[in-house]
Amino acid sequence: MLRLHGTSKSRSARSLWAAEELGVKYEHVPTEVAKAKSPENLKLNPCGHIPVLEDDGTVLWESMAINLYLAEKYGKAPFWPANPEGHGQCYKWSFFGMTEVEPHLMTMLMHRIFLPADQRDEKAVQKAADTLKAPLAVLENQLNGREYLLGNDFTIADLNVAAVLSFAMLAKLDMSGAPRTQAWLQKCLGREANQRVRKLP
Ligand SMILES: N[C@@H](CCC(=O)N[C@@H](CS)C(=O)NCC(=O)O)C(=O)O
Repeated sequence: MLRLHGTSKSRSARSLWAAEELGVKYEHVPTEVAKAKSPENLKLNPCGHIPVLEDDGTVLWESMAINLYLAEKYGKAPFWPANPEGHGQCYKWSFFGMTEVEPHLMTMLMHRIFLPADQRDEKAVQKAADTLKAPLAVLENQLNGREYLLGNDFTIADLNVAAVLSFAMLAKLDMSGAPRTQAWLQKCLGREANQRVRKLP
């Protein structure tokens, strides 16, 4: 039996979303962010973070690794493509989301929401927003003439990148220069599986 640890109000939402898309049975343990460094969670993830996945004795952490594992083990084409070339595309977009997009959105979130007001730095926000213009242009170009990142179908690549970009609303990133990406993002986030996750603790 799969067990997913982490509240939906965190990066765990993306792994819950993957499990919901795949339609696999899983137990949700809604570990809160504040409990991520509890002795119980540290036993599962020495980094002291959520999400964590347990699957019959296999313990995995890192949300993107969890999602790619779930897609490979429980998914089928087109969600998890049928060949290594398609898998490579999924890895590529997932790592792009994780490395080219997420750190800058996190900077924006820190300085707009999470840090105490006297530690916030609007210059850091502007620098991050500027840096995000390049990866947004990459997405905009990729979505020119395509419904989804790999073509006509929603795949784990869309889920992983959209899950990262979902922080953009909270961070109040101006995406008006990337209308195709905006429309694709709303289409991905509006999926029923993701809406179910939004209702979880
Ligand atoms: N790269 C990790 C980051 C995980 C992460 O930082 N999770 C946050 C919640 S969104 C957390 O557990 N924070 C608790 C803490 O750092 O004490 C992943 O994608 O899984």
